[in-house]
Amino acid sequence: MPDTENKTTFCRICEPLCGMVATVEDGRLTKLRPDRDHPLSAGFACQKGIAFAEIVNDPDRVTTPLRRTPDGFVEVGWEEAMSDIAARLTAIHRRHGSGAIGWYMGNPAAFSYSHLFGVTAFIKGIGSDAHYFTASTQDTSSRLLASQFLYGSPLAVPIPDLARTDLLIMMGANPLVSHGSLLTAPRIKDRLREIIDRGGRVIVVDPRRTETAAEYEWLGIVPDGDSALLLAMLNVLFAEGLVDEKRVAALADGLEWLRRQCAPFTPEATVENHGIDPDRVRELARTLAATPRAAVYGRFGTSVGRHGTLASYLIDVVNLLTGHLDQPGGSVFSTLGIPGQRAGMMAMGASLRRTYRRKRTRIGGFRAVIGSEPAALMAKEIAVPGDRQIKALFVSAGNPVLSVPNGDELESAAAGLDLMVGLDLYVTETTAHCDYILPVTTMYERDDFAITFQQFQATPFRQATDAVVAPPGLARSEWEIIDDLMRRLSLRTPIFAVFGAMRFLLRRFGREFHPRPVIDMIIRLADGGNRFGLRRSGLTFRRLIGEHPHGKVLGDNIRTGVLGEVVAYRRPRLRLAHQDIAAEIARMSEYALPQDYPMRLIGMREPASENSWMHNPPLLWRSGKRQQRALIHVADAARFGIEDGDPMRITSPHGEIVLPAGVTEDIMAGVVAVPHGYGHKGTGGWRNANRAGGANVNLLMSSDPDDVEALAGMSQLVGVPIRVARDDDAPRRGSDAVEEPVGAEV
Ligand SMILES: Nc1nc2c(c(=O)[nH]1)N[C@H]1C(S)=C(S)[C@@H](COP(=O)(O)OP(=O)(O)OC[C@H]3O[C@@H](n4cnc5c(=O)[nH]c(N)nc54)[C@H](O)[C@@H]3O)O[C@H]1N2
Ligand SMILES: Nc1nc2c(c(=O)[nH]1)N[C@H]1C(S)=C(S)[C@@H](COP(=O)(O)OP(=O)(O)OC[C@H]3O[C@@H](n4cnc5c(=O)[nH]c(N)nc54)[C@H](O)[C@@H]3O)O[C@H]1N2
Ligand code: SF4
Ligand SMILES: [Mo]
Repeated sequence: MPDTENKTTFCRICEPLCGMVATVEDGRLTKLRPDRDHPLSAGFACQKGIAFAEIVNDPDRVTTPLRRTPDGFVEVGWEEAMSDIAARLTAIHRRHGSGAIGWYMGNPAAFSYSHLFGVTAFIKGIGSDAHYFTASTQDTSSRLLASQFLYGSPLAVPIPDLARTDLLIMMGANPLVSHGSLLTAPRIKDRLREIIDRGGRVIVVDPRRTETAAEYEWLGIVPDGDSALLLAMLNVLFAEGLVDEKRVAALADGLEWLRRQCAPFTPEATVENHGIDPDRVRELARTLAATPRAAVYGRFGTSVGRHGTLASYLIDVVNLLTGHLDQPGGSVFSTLGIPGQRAGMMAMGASLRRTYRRKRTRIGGFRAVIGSEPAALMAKEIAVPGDRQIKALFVSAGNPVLSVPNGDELESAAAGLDLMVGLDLYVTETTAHCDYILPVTTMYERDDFAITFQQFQATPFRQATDAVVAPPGLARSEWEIIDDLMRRLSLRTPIFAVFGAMRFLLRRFGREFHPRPVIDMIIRLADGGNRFGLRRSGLTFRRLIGEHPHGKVLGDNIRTGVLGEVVAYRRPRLRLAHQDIAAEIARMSEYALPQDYPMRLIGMREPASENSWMHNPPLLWRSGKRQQRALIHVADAARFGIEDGDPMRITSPHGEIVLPAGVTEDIMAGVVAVPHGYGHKGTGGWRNANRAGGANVNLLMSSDPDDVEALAGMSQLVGVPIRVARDDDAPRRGSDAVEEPVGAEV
């Protein structure tokens, strides 16, 4: 009989962090099922969460350090790998300084506190010229910068108060597939349904009639038209006297400036930009102003257009002017509730604002939001000679060859690096170029507390977990790897010296140098915490795991009236007037699609896929819903003589791909939607993913500094100008048979 145990934990693939029960047989994770006793996800988990057991046990997973040789990768020991990496990195640092060193940290890192701490420690320690890239310039930097402008800190990001709202206007989000973003709300489909059940409305503003739009009210918009729509709504609010000016004046500076900015943008003047009937725009503004509990929420689609910072800023401004910011049922701040949190917000806000003001990227002169440079320019930072040219690049939990514009450029740049190191579960299209691939733990092989997502909790909630199984083979956590590397480097930077002293002191007390005590401190100080003994039964990291394995709900609702704690400017008032915003409004007004590219490209996510990295588990493969297609409106398809399943050529000013067409009425005319993350071409070691076919849509995206969003350095991933044609050279592939996947023997 095997020794079988069921261990309660939670999923960390995407943001709801659904409760999970892991079956562990003889130390091996054999099954994952949803945790029925989790107070919020209550027995829900999606197919990706369940299939993760196949990632843990994937025969294609890297579990030993790999070194690249002319004949391919060979397995090596940690000692050999780390001593060589440390020696080469030290030499590069001595010769060229910290400006020759870069790190790209991808999306899954956001789900691991120790990974985040490790990379932050390394990048701060190695020297102030180092290059730091994250997935956030493909995703959130614009949203964070809007917060920095308005509240003085990129860390103050409001979320819609799902539990109490009666009108939710959702722009550029598809939570029925994505499960929510910058919004941690398990069973989000039920939460949205409850809005309808209590007589409310959910309006989905999206160029595609998405899975979410189909459930609620769809308002089709021209891609990248959000800023124009929001300016027009503000114009109506001002024109019709719907702004509670006294209230706004009590909270914010710059109302008159804002009024002037909006003046030219009437619904009629903007209709070409957003494509929405002027009467509907007026009605939308009036309804929003007249509904006491209402919120506008924007996410991925509003963040990655040409003007993502402007759109995100305008969303909050509309919430403010209609009286819905920081109000029950409105757009609210889910804070940790740490005593003196305003002082902390002020200190961090001031430091991040300073970085934004002072730091300029070598290529393009961009400013860095949360210290992170535009990933779209990473290839040029490697390839273009000069001071601060990147010679050594680390990539952890990211696959930028597929996720960032112009992956081909990045691949050829990578060939010129003196040292490239990947920390990943797989040989991917990106790590395939590395000199070393270092095997890491999956989420079920490490302890965790999802620190990143605490402030996005729609219901105040805490959960922590221990590792469920031991890492396979030689896999190690990112923290262990980075800590080992920092110890081995023969560099005496001031911060590494401090770490050395801390390590020494802690060892004398029999303790390890590890970020866990920092997280424990946050849990203790935050709402529900034990406040270091002041609240006897309060939470600690250990207690969360031991006494609340399914997590702990801290209250039904998010506290409102917290602007005074959240705003990080010295005077606790919002700032509406920004020259940068005015400049973006001007840029938006001047923009026209390039000639010959009259259509616009957007993205779409699929339920059985996660960015570029869940194409290997056989369980997801078998669900059979995952053939990458390019959706196009029936009228456009007819115009170009394209039938469903026909090969369609999509051309942008920067590249060309061919995909089977999916002809549909559920998209705006003039728009094409393509899922990203495909285009595995056999350089990676994930055998099923390699057979998933498809094309890398990011070959159509631009890595030209002129196309990078000016304020936050965002890659433009939606609203991208394209043209399409039937591809007569390609074989018809609408009816491709799905091959049997390589098994994971779970
Ligand atoms: N199944 C699955 N779930 C995921 C992921 C995944 O890959 N697969 N990825 C995860 C990650 S990393 C993230 S960041 C989240 C993102 O989750 P969400 O923020 O919900 O984003 P998307 O699902 O990409 O939905 C964005 C929507 O914006 C629309 N859109 C495109 N252009 C525009 C525009 O100009 N204006 C407006 N108003 N809408 C536009 C698109 O049609 C799309 O429906 O999802 C996470 N969850
Ligand atoms: N065109 C287009 N491009 C997009 C998007 C889009 O919608 N359209 N979405 C963008 C968004 S929102 C995002 S967040 C980015 C994501 O882009 P990236 O973060 O660059 O890449 P992912 O595809 O998420 O790949 C994650 C990698 O991490 C590895 N991994 C998984 N778990 C772990 C772990 O615990 N530790 C380590 N070390 N590695 C791990 C996986 O094997 C995989 O190789 O893509 C962006 N790119
Ligand atoms: S929705 Fe799916 S992938 Fe996301 S946390 Fe829940 S189970 Fe995991
Ligand atoms: Mo993302």
